[in-house]
Parts: sequence; C-alpha cells; structure tokens
Amino acid sequence: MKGIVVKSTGSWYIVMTNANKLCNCRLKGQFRIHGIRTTNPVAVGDHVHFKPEGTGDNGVITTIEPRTNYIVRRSINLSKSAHIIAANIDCLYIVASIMLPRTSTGFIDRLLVTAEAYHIPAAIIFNKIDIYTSEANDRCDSLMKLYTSLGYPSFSVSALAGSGVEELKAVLRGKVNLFSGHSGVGKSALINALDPLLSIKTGEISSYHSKGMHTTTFAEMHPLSFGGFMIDTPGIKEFGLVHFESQEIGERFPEFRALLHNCKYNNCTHVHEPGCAVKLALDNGSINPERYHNYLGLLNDENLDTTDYE
Ligand SMILES: Nc1nc2c(ncn2[C@@H]2O[C@H](COP(=O)(O)OP(=O)(O)O)[C@@H](O)[C@H]2O)c(=O)[nH]1
Ligand SMILES: [Mg+2]
Ligand SMILES: [Zn+2]
Repeated sequence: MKGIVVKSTGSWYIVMTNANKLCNCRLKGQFRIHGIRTTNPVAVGDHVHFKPEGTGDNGVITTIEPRTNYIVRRSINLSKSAHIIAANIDCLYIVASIMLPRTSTGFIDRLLVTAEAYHIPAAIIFNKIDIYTSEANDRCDSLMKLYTSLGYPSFSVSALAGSGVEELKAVLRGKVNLFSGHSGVGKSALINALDPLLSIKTGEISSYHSKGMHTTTFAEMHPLSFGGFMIDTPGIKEFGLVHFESQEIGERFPEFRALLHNCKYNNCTHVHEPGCAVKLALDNGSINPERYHNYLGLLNDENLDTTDYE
C-alpha cells in the first residue's frame, strides 16, 4: 500500500492512503536513509509504502520514496544529526501585509532565500487588502509585480472580506502547502476563510515558541476539505533562521543568479568588486534597489526583522 505521512509521534506514523484511509504505522527495526543523519527517519509529508497488518488499521512502513525537499531543525547539541520537520512541500506561502502589521521586504526576502535554499517553491500572499489606503494599494501592486517577475506568484486577499480567497483555493487545491509569516498578519483568519473545517492554530499564538525554545512537538498535515494539505508546525519559526554562507546568498536571488557568471571575479560578493554584473544591473535599473539592499542585509547577517513569526 502507498500513502503519505500526515502525522508522526516519533514512534508511530499516521499514513493516509489515496483513498483517504488512515493507517497507524510503525517502522520495522533499524531504518536508515542515505545522505543525512536524522533523529527521525520518516517525517510528515513523506511518501511511503507500507504493509497492512491485522485488520488493516495498522501497518509497517517498508520504503520511503525520495524527497523533493525537506525542512530540518538542527539538534541543539553538536552531533551533526538533524530533525526533519516536514518533507515534499509543494509551496511555501509567505503571508504578509502592507498595513497593521506592515511586513518588511527584508523579512519576505529572508524567507524567500530560505525557501530557495531548501528547494521549496515559494509564493506571497498580501492579506488585509480591505483596510489598505490607496498608498498601501500602490505599494501592494508594485511588490506583487516585483515578486511575480522574480518567479514568486503573488496574491492579494482579504481573509475578513473574503476577496481573493477562491483564487487562492484554486492554487492550494491538491497541494501540500505551508503558511509562514509574522504574528498578526492573519494566517489563522485566512486558513479559516479557506477552510472553515480546519481547526488549526487559530487565535492565540505561540509566545512559547517565539521564545526560541525547542519543543518536541511534531508537525502535522491537515487535509483541506477542497483537496490537498496544510502543514501545521510549531517549529517553523526556525524556517528563516538558516545560516547562509556569503557565497550562497547571491545564488538564492533568482535575478542575481542569471548574472553571476558575468561577474569578473568568480568569488564576487557584488558589494565593491570591479566588473560586477549585479552592480551593473543595479545601476541600469534591472535589479530592484530594495532587493539589493536586502541582499546586503543578509550578507552582513543583519537582523532583518525575523522576530516573532510562525
Ligand atoms: N481587516 C482585516 N483584519 C484581518 C484580516 N485577516 C485577519 N485580520 C485580523 O488580524 C488579526 C490577526 O489575525 P490572525 O489570524 O490571528 O493572525 P496570525 O497571527 O497570522 O494567525 C485578527 O484580529 C484578525 O481579525 C483581514 O483580511 N482584514
Ligand atoms: Mg495565528
Ligand atoms: Zn558581482
């Protein structure tokens, strides 16, 4: 039998089959995966094969299909093993707002760079359009144009008024989705607007997690009533906290990536080097100055507004 892991407790895994049947599975004996040392060999989002046992409500996982991507949390100790939070994510949606609270592009760009590093397709949702001033609307339009041109689909919605929600449903349908963003941007409200049957993380938010504490809580995948899944993970705050090597950051900006081989020096950091193709593109207006500013911030590892998000 084949299925997708929708919940894990560390020793048991709930696997959902294509026919939406749930099966309690465990792993048999020593189970190793090549490449990474992990504290959990199977994670939420994994596609697995299992052998049903007894009446068929239980089973044993026999194989795990290769992952297209995965998010990890490094262990606190220095052993190099990592905890896989979730695998095979179809899209990370950065939930943002132009107003109340205003999401900085520094924050958006850090999450985009992280998504690039994890090989997770990303998109941006601007919520609360019902309260935008005309100035805020203009800002929203220009950011949507910018990010769309970089290959990140962008949406404007109002969870409260319901506008744009159907369009969003259409892209979430049948996919494994992850929402991330600052507290107060309306993630819970939006999830409720999308699927009133989903009873995940509404209202209160984890001041507990935002203190940077490590919890043993595992991620969970909630089926959407219209098809697909929403990943719910308390560990996601660490999503944007990946440390990047200087060299790597430029490669995670799609508009830089296309130019990198034109820089005179192949270890160019695009800051002060002569013959830099990125600086040239910045000067002639084909690279957005705000994106470049945020690139410098990441390069200097500045705190780009990473506090208090989920
Ligand atoms: N005006 C307006 N308020 C919203 C919208 N979405 C959420 N809110 C409000 O913003 C606040 C935070 O929403 P919540 O869903 O808890 O945000 P979360 O912390 O990202 O989960 C709540 O008071 C919501 O009622 C929206 O589209 N328009
Ligand atoms: Mg919330
Ligand atoms: Zn350069």
